[in-house]
Amino acid sequence: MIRLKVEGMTCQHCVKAVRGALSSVPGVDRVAEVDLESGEALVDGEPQADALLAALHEEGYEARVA
Ligand SMILES: [Cu+2]
Repeated sequence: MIRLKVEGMTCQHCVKAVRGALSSVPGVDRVAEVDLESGEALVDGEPQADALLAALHEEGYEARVA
């Protein structure tokens, strides 16, 4: 399980975009949670953290490992 803090999500569309971006990263088994209010995202699997952050950056969201 990897926990990320995502900046800049403002609506459910953002949640969907973040979910989609994380799902597409190799090694991700499941996006367990993306929480709009806390900005927290939980990912199951063994992806490279850098790849997760890069995928979010491409969608326009900055993130860090929490
Ligand atoms: Cu939005």
